[in-house]
Amino acid sequence: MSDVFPVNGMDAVVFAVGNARQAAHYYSTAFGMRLVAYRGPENGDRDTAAYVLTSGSAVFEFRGSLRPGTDLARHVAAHGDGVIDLALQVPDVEAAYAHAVANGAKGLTEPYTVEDEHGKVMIAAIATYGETRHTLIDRSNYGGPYLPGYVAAEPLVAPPATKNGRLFQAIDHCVGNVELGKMDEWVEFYRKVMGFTNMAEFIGDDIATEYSALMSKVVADGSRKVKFPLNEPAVSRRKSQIDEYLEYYGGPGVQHIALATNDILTTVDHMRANGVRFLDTPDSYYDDPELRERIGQVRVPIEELKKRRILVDRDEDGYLLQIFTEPVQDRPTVFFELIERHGSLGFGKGNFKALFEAIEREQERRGNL
Ligand code: TYF
Ligand code: FE
Repeated sequence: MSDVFPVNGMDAVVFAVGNARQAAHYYSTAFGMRLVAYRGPENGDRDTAAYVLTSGSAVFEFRGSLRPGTDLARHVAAHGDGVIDLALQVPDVEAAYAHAVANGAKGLTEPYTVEDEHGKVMIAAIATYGETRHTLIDRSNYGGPYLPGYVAAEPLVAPPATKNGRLFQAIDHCVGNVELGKMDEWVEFYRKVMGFTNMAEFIGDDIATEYSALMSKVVADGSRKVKFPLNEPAVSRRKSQIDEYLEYYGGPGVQHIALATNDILTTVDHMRANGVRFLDTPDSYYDDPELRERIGQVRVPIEELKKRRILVDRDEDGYLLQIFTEPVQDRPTVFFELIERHGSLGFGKGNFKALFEAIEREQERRGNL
């Protein structure tokens, strides 16, 4: 069957932040990213400072408002630092936009072309949950540092001392939090609008009532290059971590971005040494003989994982190593996941219990449980 909405992969993840200059510094030092492009008043943008950083194929753009009264300033005042755009690379922007809008998406920007001496880019945008958008972009005819209007920028710091000079190489998945009872509507949105299909892994009623206080389903494009888990709060005895997010973010939005690494041990060591805080996992997780049975042989001794609080899960296709940061801004909203996959296509189902208990301990410390 032909793909009704072909996708080539993630483009940039765009963040609205209170101080883009400092965000560029944090993601350079702590996340080992490389500053590659900039746009600001020096290049004729009187409203916005924008910093573009990369790590392998992952691209983050941080936008800050230069003055009060802009929509960006309003967004940051309402939501705190957060993700405004999960941009997707598509081979045909006009066809993708037409398909999306014909199938119920709200169009935000009709397809248009921008060009400069480096070539041309076609762009359109549709709305998704909350105030989040999906820009649809074709940059296959463009050779500049990012987009027309941006200039090349020099890295702020030396690259991390790893084999490839980076800590992660791609975006693995991007997770959205939506309101109670809306998860299936958003799954349906991605099916109708983008032809995305459900992946096997989900957190259903059974897991929700036992310990997670959330429900989750994963949608992905036909080629599984783009994976979007969607969470909604579940009713339980304790306050759901998703309700905490929705309250502090002021509505639905991006909850976490998972970053793919080939060497999660080195990545975690670098990030910890540079001040990134990760969720803790109790010793009992590693000392449980059932874990060793479930996991079997992995590429490093469990002791090395235990030292760093890295989680491990195995399924029929292989195994994965993963760890979660604490929220990276003042509000308990957006966080990151590091994931090292060895065959497994899952999301760490076997870790849900340990993970959600760790999140609840943090919620409790914040007085939100
Ligand atoms: O993306 C996932 O599905 C995993 C598990 O609040 C997960 O990372 C799900 C919900 C959540 C935190 C992690
Ligand atoms: Fe995840």
